[in-house]
Amino acid sequence: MKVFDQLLSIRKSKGAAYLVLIDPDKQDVAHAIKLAQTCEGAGVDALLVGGSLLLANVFDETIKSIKENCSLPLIIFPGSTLQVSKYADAILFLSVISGRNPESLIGGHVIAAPLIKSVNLETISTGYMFIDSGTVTSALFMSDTRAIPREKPDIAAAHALAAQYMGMQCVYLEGGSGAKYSVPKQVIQAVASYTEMPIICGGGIRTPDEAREKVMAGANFIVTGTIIERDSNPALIRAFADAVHMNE
Ligand code: 1GP
Repeated sequence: MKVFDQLLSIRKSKGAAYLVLIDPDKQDVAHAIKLAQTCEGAGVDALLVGGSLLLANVFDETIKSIKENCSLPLIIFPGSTLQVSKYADAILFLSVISGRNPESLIGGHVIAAPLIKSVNLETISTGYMFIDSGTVTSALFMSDTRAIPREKPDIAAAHALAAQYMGMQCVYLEGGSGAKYSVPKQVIQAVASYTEMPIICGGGIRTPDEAREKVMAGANFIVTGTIIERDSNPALIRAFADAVHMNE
């Protein structure tokens, strides 16, 4: 089964899916493997791997090592066209639709598409939307775009509907890694009620209660990165998974 279909099936059975982001820059390979294994044992549904920058040349090695030691689906969450690996299961084919930068709307995709085809990676076409999170995060800065105002749910909903009409598979409502404020529930509710798009939501989610609030508002896939980097206690990861899995 394709990875995206697996995620949709988890959404159906558990109510929503919990994804943990592993940034190869934030720990060495041995720690990345350990974190992935802890996630697998604590109810996480899939891993995202990627980052806004690559400070060391360990992207491929990190993904290969995780795949050799952990059976969770591994999806690349690329910060640039350099982040393609044959060892992953799928890649979020992100178009930064909240911005108007042609490079992040189509330019990078033309560079990456032949590489992705050559390694036979599943692509998950994703309308990637920055929602203002009270700070300029690395991802927002690197994309050279701007965020949708957090008090304008109607603008977010219109962007998501455009992504749906363009045939994208999902939208990612992104506060940015380490966001001061996570995506407001009003924005999630507006997108969920106005479109039929599966919704990924991440950025600045720090507690299981906050994760549950996003699911209640209509998010289908919850992503956390920073909080688990800081504290990879299995009990905390399990608490996030339980909060996200509303049907269990
Ligand atoms: C960033 O949504 C992810 O793209 C995760 O954000 O690191 O703030 O959890 P955090």
